[in-house]
Amino acid sequence: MHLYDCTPAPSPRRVRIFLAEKGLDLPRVEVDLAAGEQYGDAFRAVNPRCTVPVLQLDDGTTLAETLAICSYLEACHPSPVLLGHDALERARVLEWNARIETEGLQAIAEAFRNRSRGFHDRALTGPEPHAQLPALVERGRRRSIAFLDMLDARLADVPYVVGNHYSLADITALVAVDFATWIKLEIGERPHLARWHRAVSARPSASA
Ligand SMILES: N[C@@H](CCC(=O)N[C@@H](CS)C(=O)NCC(=O)O)C(=O)O
Repeated sequence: MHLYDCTPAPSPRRVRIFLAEKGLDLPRVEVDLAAGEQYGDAFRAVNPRCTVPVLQLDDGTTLAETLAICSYLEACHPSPVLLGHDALERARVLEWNARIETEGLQAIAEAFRNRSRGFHDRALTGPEPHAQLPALVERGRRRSIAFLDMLDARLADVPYVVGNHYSLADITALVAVDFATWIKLEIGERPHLARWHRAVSARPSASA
C-alpha cells in the first residue's frame, strides 16, 4: 500500500496527519503538481481526475478522495479513533468535515487559484482546462474570512471541532487554516481559533 502525495499541497497533508495520528508510516510517491506531473500518462493511469492524494492498495485498487482514504484507514486501524466514537459523533465528524471542505478549503482555493499566475487555465483541478475568473478572487477571500470567523465562534464552545475529541474534522480545519495563509489570511484577533490552532499544531502529527 502506498500514498501518492505532494508535500506542499493541502489535501495530501490531511492524509499524512491522519496517518501520523494512527502511528502509520506508508511509502509515498511524490507527484510534482507544480511541474504538471498530475497530467502525465503515468499519473493519469493512477487517477484520471489528476489529483492527489491517492491511496493505492497492494492489489492495485485506488482510492482518490481524502475522506475515502481516511475512512478506509480508520476501518483497518480503528485506534486511535479519528472518525467518531459512536454513531452520532461519527455523523458530526462527517458533517464538520464536509463543512470545512466547502466553506474553508474550497473558498481559499477559489481565491488562490483564480489569482495565481501558475494556475492560469487551472482554476479548477482536473484534466480539463478552466480559465481564471478574477471576480472569484475577492469572493473567495470573503468566504474564507467568514470561514475563519465561523470556526472561531464554534471553538468558543468546544475544545475540538466536534466537541471533546480530536478528529478528522480538526485535521481538515488545521490544513484549511494553514492554507489560508497562502491568500495572506492569518488567525488574527480570533482567540478561540488561536487557542485551538496552538493545541493542534503542537501535536507531532502536524508536521507530517
Ligand atoms: N476532494 C479532493 C481534493 C483533492 C485536491 O484538490 N487535490 C489537489 C491538491 S490539494 C490537487 O491534486 N491539485 C491538482 C492540481 O492543482 O492540478 C480530496 O480531498 O482528495
